[in-house]
Amino acid sequence: MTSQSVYSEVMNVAEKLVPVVCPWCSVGCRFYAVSVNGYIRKVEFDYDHPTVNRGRLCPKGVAAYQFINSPDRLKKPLRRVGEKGEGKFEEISWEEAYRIIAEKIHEVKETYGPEALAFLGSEKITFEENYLVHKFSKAVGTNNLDFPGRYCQYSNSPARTKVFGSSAATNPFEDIAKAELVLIWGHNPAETAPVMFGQYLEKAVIDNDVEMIVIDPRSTRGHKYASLHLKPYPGTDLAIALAMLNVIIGEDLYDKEFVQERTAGFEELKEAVKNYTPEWAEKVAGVPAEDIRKIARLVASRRTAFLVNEGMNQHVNGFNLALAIADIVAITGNIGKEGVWSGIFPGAQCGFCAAMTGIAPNKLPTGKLVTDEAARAEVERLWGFPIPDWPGLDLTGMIREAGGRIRMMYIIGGNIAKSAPNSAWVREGLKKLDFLVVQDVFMTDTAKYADVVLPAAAWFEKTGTAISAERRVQRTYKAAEAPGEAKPDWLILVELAKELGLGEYFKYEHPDEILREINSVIPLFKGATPEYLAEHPEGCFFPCTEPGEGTKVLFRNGFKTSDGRAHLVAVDWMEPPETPDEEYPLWLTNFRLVGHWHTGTMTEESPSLQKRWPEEYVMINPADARRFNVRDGDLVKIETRRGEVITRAVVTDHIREGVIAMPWHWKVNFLTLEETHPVTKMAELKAVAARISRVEE
Ligand SMILES: Nc1nc2c(c(=O)[nH]1)N[C@H]1C(S)=C(S)[C@@H](COP(=O)(O)OP(=O)(O)OC[C@H]3O[C@@H](n4cnc5c(=O)[nH]c(N)nc54)[C@H](O)[C@@H]3O)O[C@H]1N2
Ligand SMILES: Nc1nc2c(c(=O)[nH]1)N[C@H]1C(S)=C(S)[C@@H](COP(=O)(O)OP(=O)(O)OC[C@H]3O[C@@H](n4cnc5c(=O)[nH]c(N)nc54)[C@H](O)[C@@H]3O)O[C@H]1N2
Ligand code: SF4
Ligand SMILES: [Mo]
Repeated sequence: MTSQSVYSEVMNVAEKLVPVVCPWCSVGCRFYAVSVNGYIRKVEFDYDHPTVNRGRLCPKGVAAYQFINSPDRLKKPLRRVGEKGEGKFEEISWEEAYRIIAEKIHEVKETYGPEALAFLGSEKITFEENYLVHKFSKAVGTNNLDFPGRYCQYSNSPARTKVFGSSAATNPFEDIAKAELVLIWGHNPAETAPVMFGQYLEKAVIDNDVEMIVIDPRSTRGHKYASLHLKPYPGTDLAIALAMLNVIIGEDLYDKEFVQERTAGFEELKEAVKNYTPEWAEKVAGVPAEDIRKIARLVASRRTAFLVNEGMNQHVNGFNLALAIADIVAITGNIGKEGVWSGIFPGAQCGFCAAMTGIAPNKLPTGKLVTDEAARAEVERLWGFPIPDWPGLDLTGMIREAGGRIRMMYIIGGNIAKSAPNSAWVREGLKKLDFLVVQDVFMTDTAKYADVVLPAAAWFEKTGTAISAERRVQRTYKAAEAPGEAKPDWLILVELAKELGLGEYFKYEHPDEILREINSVIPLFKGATPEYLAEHPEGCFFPCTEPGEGTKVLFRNGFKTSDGRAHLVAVDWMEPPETPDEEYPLWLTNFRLVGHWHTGTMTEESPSLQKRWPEEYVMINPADARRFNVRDGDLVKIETRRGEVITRAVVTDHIREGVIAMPWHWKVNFLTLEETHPVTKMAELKAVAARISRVEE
C-alpha cells in the first residue's frame, strides 16, 4: 500500500490500514486501525513507521476501537423535555439546535453581557478542535474558558513555569532508560502510562540496573521493582519534599556549580527549609526520617528521572509540593542534559492540545496573558476581532458562580458531573444555569443536565493532531464514519459560528486548514505542518519552530525565565484543607485502573475492558479493617462531609494503615472537596477525611 492510499480519507475501499494515535493516555502509542467499509474491526501494529510503543499496546490500546461502535453513541441533536438531570430528551435537527443555541447566546449576551458565558475545551478532542474552542469563546466575547484538565497538572504546571519558565517534560521517554535513579512520586505508570512503563521504565530497571524509588500510600503493580517505598499519608508529601531540601542543603550535597551558574534565590531557599528536618517530616507524613535522608542523598548523587503525577498534583497544597520538587531538581542539577527527566505529565492523549492552545481563563493562544495589551493586540490582528481584557473564571469558579455571574455553559468533551470535586455540589450548580449545551459522544451524567445535547464524532472518526507527554506532536487520521448525524467537534463550531454571524472568522473545510493557522499563530508549533506530520508519522517534539525533529531536550543552555536562571522558590509547609479527626478518622485517596478511563463513559462501552474491570471497591489495610469491623468482600459505606458511597471492601496490605483508597472512575467525587488553591485553583481531589462502616446485606 502506498502512503498516498494509507492517508486517503475515501471510505469506499473494502479494508484498509489507517495510521492512528491511541485515543487514551499520553504515551502517544500509534498503530493501524483496520477499517472495513467505514467500521473499525480491530487494531494492528504499525510495522511501517517508527513508533514510541515499538509494537506494544496495553489493554486499552487493544480495545481502543470498541467504544466508537457502541449502540449507545449519540446520533442526533437532542433537546431536553424532562427535568434537569432526569435524562429525558427529544430529537431535533441540526438547524434547530444551532438556532436555539445561537438565540440563547445572543440573549445571554444582551441581558448579562458576554462575561455570563463560559466554555470548556477538552483533553479528548484534537489540537485543532481545542484551538477552535478557544477562538470561538473569544469571538463571542468571553474569557471564561477552561477544561477538566484544571484538575490534572495545575499544581506542577504553574510551579514549573515559576521556577523554570516552562513546564513541559524536559526529556524524551528514552532518557528515562539513561538515568541512574527513577523517583516515582504519586504516579502509577504501570497502569496509567503502561507502554511507557514497559518499554522504557521496566527496561531501564531490568537492562540498565536503574534504581527505582516510590512514594505512594499504596503498593501497585509497578512498584515491585522499587528498592525503597515510602508510604505517606495522602496530602502530606510536601513535608517529605521540604525535608529532602533540608538534607540536601544541610549536608552540603547540592550541585554547587549548577546553583552558582544557573539558579537564583538559593540563600532564601536555604533559610526557608532549615527547620524542616526529616524527624519533623516523619511526624507529619508518617514515613521514616532515615528513608527521607536516604532518598535525598541518592537524588543528589545520581542522574535522576522524577516521574511525578496525580498523587502529587491533586492537592490544594500541591503547588507548594511541586515548587519544592522543582527546587530539588534544580539544586541537584538534574535538568538541562541527557539521562534525566522531570516536568508535567499531562495524562490524556490531548491534554497538551488544550493546554498549548491556551485553554485557560487568563491565556491567549500564543501562551501569553489576556491582560498583556500588546500580546492581545497581536492576536486581535491575527483573528480580526476584539478580545476581552479581563481574566475569566476557572472551572471550579464557573460552577461556584453558576446561576450567578455565569448563566450559560457550553461543555465540549468533559464529564464534570463525575470528574469535578464534590459531585452533588457540581450537579446543583449545573441545575442553576439558565442554559447548558453539552457536546459529547455519549449521554453522560453531565449531558443529562443539558438543555441541548450535540452528538460529536469520536477519535478515529476525524483527522487531527495529538501531543504526547514527551512533547511529541503526531497526526491521527480518519478511519471510520461517525454514527447517525454525529459531526466532528471542529465542524460543529464552524457551523454554529455561521449561525451566530461569525462565519467570516471560521472558514475551515478541513482540519489541515486549522493546523496551518495554528502553525502561524502559535510559534512553538510553526514547524508541525500537516505536510511534515503526514510524511513523518513519528512526529516532532515541540518546540518545533521549523519542520524537523524539533527539540528533544529542554533547557540545555538556559531556562525560559527573564534572566535564563532557575528561580528557586522558598517554600513553606501548608496544611491540607482537611485532616482526619474523631468523626472522620481515616484518610481517603483514589487512583486509576489500567482498564478504565476517567468517568468511564468510553471504557464502560468497551466490552473487553468492562468485563475485566467491572466495579468499584475500596482498599483497606487489615489493621484498619479490624478496627472498623470490616471483612474482605463486605459491603461498606464510605462517608465524608460531602456525601456517602456504598461499595465493596478489599482488605489488603497494599494500602498503608490509616488510609483507604478507591478507584475514582465511579463515585469517588461525591466524597472529594471543592476547595481550591487561591492561585492555581487546584481542588482537593486526593486527600480528604473519611469514615467507613459495614452495611448489613
Ligand atoms: N488506565 C488509565 N490511564 C490513564 C488515565 C485513566 O483514567 N486510566 N488517565 C490519564 C490521565 S488524564 C492522567 S492525569 C494520568 C494520571 O496518572 P497517575 O498519576 O499515575 O494516576 P493515579 O492512579 O490517579 O495516581 C497515581 C498514584 O498516586 C497515589 N496517591 C494518591 N494520593 C497520594 C498522595 O497524597 N501522595 C502520593 N505520594 N501518592 C498518592 C495513588 O495511590 C496512585 O497509585 O493517567 C493517565 N492515564
Ligand atoms: N477524584 C478525582 N477526580 C479527578 C481525577 C482524580 O484522579 N481523582 N483526575 C482528574 C484528571 S487528571 C482529569 S484529566 C479529569 C478528566 O475529566 P473529564 O475530561 O471530565 O473526564 P472524561 O471522563 O475523560 O470526560 C471526557 C468526555 O469526553 C467525551 N468524549 C470523548 N471523545 C470525544 C470527542 O471526540 N468529542 C467530544 N465532544 N466528546 C468526546 C467522553 O465521552 C467524556 O464524556 O478528571 C479529574 N478528576
Ligand atoms: S499506553 Fe496509553 S497510548 Fe499506549 S496503548 Fe495504552 S492507553 Fe494507548
Ligand atoms: Mo489528567
